[in-house]
Amino acid sequence: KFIKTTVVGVTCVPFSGGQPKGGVDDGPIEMVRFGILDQIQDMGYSVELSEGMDKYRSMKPASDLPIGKMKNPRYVSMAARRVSDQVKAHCEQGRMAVTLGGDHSIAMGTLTGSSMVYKDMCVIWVDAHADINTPETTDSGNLHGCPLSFLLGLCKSEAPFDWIEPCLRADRLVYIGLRDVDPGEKAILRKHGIKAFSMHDVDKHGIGKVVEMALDHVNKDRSLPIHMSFDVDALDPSVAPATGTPVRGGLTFREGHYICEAVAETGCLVALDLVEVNPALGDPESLRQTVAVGCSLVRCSLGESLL
Ligand code: B3U
Ligand code: MN
Ligand code: MN
Repeated sequence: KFIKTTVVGVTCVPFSGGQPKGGVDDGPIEMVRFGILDQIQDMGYSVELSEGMDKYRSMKPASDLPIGKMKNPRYVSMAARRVSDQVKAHCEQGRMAVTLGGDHSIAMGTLTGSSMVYKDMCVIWVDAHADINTPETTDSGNLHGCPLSFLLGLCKSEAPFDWIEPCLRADRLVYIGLRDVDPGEKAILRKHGIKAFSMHDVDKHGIGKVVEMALDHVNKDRSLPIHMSFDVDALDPSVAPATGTPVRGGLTFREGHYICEAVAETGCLVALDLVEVNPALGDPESLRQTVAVGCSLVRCSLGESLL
């Protein structure tokens, strides 16, 4: 409906500054090594790769003292700003924008980029966590737990994040998979009436009904562009063990894939993030399994399993 070419614009973001564990910056290269780019091409798309992925590592400032509780604020801001430019460029060309992370702070960039082209887009955030802490409510100071508060305009526009224009309406955001939400985040969700389908809801209604309700909430007529931001930790740790903050009781392999298939089926998907794959965590088999499932979720979102 919105995508104007058969080109997938892939942006690899080897970035780990939004949280303390090294290794998540190797997520994209491991997915590329596993063959994600060839796999996308084998589906009949051509791939346009954003240039200069190594630049993300070299952007790290020599000194980046915390601002308030926020850790690595300058580095996170600079990386997200570059992601935003790269994603925006893909969207402007009518390509499906696929971003491989990296930790979830890069969504500050992916969503500002896509929303500049698709002003009325809605967002499906698949995650164990709500990632909606403000610089005030965050306990950890890790910015991968905060991107949505910037995008929704819940925190004041201050350097180094003053380039972020609030670009997302609270009623155009829906979550699936939540099971580890901080008290301050719960208060934000309640205050702004943000719709969330937790694992409790998945158990209660089944994934089919949950995805239908989620889509009905943000995209009643299936007429708006969709940006899906998929944190691999939404999946159960038995399915995706190699991630920085695993939480028990997550989505099964099929539930995760069902979400991607159902979103692909709408024909509304314009941008996808696949984040928080950390190849440094766990044994080689955990790594292979997590990278494989990440690639598989990307393919399903691009319509692989639609007949
Ligand atoms: N809500 C916590 C924990 C967390 C958020 N995102 C992840 N972990 N991956 C925080 O640090 O803000
Ligand atoms: Mn996340
Ligand atoms: Mn998460």
